[in-house]
Amino acid sequence: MSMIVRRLSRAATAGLVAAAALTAAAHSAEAADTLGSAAAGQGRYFGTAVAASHLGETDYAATLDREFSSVTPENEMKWDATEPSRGSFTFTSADRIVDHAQSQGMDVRGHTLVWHSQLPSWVSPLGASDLRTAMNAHINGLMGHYKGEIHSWDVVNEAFQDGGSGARRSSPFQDKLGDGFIEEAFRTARAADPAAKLCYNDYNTDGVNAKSNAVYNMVKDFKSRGVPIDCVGFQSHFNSNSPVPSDYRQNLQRFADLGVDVQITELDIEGSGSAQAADYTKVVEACLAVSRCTGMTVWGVTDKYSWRSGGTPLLFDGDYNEKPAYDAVLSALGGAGDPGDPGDPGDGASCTATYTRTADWSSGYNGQVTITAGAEPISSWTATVTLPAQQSVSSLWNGTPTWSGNVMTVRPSWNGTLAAGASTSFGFTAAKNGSDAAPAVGSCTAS
Ligand code: 9MR
Repeated sequence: MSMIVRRLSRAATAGLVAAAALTAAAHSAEAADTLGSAAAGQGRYFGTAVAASHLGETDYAATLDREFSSVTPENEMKWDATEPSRGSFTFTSADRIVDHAQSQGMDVRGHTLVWHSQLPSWVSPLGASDLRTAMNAHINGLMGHYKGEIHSWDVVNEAFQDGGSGARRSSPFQDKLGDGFIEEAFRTARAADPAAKLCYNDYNTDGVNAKSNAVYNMVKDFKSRGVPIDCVGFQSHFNSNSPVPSDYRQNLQRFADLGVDVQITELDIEGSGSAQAADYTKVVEACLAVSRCTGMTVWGVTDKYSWRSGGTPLLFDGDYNEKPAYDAVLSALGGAGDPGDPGDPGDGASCTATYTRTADWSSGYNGQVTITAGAEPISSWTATVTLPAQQSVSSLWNGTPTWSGNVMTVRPSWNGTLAAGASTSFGFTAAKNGSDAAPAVGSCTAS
């Protein structure tokens, strides 16, 4: 009985807060685009994984609320979190996320109903018939609680093995119930919440390979036999060992051609700077090129809370600054950046460099190069200084030099970020070696 009351009140609350969020969005039409608004312009959602434990952190919540139009609970809807002992459901943490999302007018992806990992210890020892009953009861309990509130559910997660075989992964479900457990889970899920899109979700299926072929064949079989499946999730966890596949778009398209939506469900790409940005661009462009690619979710708001935090794989750094990858995604989504925000699409970042000699003695001198930002703030600069051939530099401060012959290219050490019109400088000591000529300061470029 208490579950029914909770369900009704969840649905009633959702309607009210969604209306409030729409009003708020209408008032901010003049602002720069965000990931969510730019994606909406392309008919897509742009989501993130969220942890309930971080929602109380002001910058985390502000970034989440400003940028994203969909959330996926990172761990809070998993079996160990929601049914730690048989028949006893706990939704406190998941409810916090769903309530927060609804207060912001965001969609919620449900993750995940049936998965071999993060299973509470009571599940594995069950015999086949008991396990089937427990699996269906888990689906009904979780989906029933959120009935009508979940955009898409990852019904079954990661049921196929890595590697060349295309075989099913060993798990209590596979080992005791056989291949049919996936179909059964989808049928149970459809009955539990007919409004939710039902997805199969996996990793290393992003390009055409043996594993994605196996998933493809399963989806094709489901479609031909009327097993209810609406979408396939491509996790898209990328790094140097597992780069964005060159046939990513083609793979998304072939699944879409089976008559299912495709979603990028757990996107993260280890790396930094322009290389990471370029990889993110490829992923966004691939999704936009496939009309049934309905949205993208990155696997976290900030690098500092990523499951791969050492690889800095996300769009915001640990201080919630927008990374080059953020600007690239926004740009690929067709969004306009904030003109005052360095690196944003359409940005006019610029700088100038001027030279003065600040000390002089018979065998050497100290030079100083002052970098001044143009009409917009900048987050980095690069200046070139060409020395007379005889001279050599013995030390340099407040900058990081690289050399090509007698041309010194200097980038910031700590002093890359400058407000519009603001200045910083780097200095160096040079040996004259018989030439007292001044060095030539060349171009200054900024981003
Ligand atoms: O990001 C999740 C991390 O916090 C958990 O410790 C981990 C436990 O298995 O699961 C991570 O999320 C996984 C997701 O649920 C399924 N695909 C792979 C994700 C990264 O491991």
